[in-house]
Amino acid sequence: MLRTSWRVLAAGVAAALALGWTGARAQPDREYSDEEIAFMAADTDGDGEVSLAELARDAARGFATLDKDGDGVLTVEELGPHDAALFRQVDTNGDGKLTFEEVMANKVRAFRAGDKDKDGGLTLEEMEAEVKAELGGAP
Ligand SMILES: [Ca+2]
Ligand SMILES: [Ca+2]
Ligand SMILES: [Ca+2]
Repeated sequence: MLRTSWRVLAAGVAAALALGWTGARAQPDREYSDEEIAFMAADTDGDGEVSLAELARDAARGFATLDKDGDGVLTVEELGPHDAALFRQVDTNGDGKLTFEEVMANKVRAFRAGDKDKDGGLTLEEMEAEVKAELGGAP
């Protein structure tokens, strides 16, 4: 769970899975992928697209969930197991900690890259394609 949170946060396309968010997993009919769960959590108005505003709101929630001591930066300890290369990519000033600004800058970049039809929203398909492009589809 923590590993997934970190991956999705770092990939920037959707939020960290808020640890308290269980709506999608309560559905009994089938298993949802990490991306689907993150997408549904981020798409707060349920219109099937994640806007930049929804992404920012979701990022803030994910950041707050991971920032256990509430000091406004994420340390390696708070992130738990994570991908060091991704961390360096997000940590643009190289101080070994992630600020919300660094996380959001990475998300905005990924959002723009992922919004292939440039309509200002990410569909689940656009998001999955972007996650795959950034993470190489690694589990
Ligand atoms: Ca939406
Ligand atoms: Ca912290
Ligand atoms: Ca789009």
